[in-house]
Amino acid sequence: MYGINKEKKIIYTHAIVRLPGYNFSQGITEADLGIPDYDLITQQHKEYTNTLVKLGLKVIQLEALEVYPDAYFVEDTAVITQQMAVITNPGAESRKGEIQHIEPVLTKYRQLHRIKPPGTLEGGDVLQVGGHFFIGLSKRTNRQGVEQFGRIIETYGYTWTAVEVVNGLHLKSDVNLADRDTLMVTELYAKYPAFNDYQKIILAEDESRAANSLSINGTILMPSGFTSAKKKLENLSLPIIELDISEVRKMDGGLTCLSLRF
Ligand code: CIR
Repeated sequence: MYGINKEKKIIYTHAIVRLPGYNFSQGITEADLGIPDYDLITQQHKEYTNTLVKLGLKVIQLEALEVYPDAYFVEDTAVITQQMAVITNPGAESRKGEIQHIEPVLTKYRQLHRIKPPGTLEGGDVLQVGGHFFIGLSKRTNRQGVEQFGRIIETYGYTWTAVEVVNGLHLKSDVNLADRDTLMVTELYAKYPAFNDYQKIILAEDESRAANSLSINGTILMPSGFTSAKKKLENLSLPIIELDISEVRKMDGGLTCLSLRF
């Protein structure tokens, strides 16, 4: 563990999204929420993209990639900071090829670094809070991946902490930033020592999926249908936008996975 640097505040101006392909339902999932519908996910994805535009972001929309049915979960393919971007090496075999399709896009905006095998890392495991990164050690992100990523960001003055992901798919399935110093966490992480320095909104077990909410320049995008989580978030007095992402959740995804923000 390294010292915590909370100084840098993140303001997003851009987002990258990718349209879901016709075969998106062939992606990896352990969710048992029924058969996902293509027309509905297309509509939900459009609503998500429109929301980012309304929040003032320049949205770069990439075409669907039928060869990679999970490719619209663009967040997993890279981590972008103010100065550079890290192209990941997804831990899921079927997703490794996605990075070749994000690299040419990001090279226009940032100097690139890469996670190299045997290191694996997926963007869903990387949570930036100011100048500090929490990096999940999960089914998809291994210790070599965490350490490679840590070495890269240290050279830019960032600090980092590795966090064991014990239950969900990624770290950001359970922990996200709600406000500058406030994290939304599931009960699993309520007492986790790495998060002691932060205010926390702790979500009840039956609403734990609301932990994958997305904070964009002072507005919180949250999945719809989580009444008590919404009440807790309202205490922050920030604008909240609820989005229906039922079809995304059927594929084990959430709000953060659908975009890369920078
Ligand atoms: C997968 O299992 O890789 C996709 N079906 C879901 C990825 C969700 N990504 C994320 O939470 N960052």
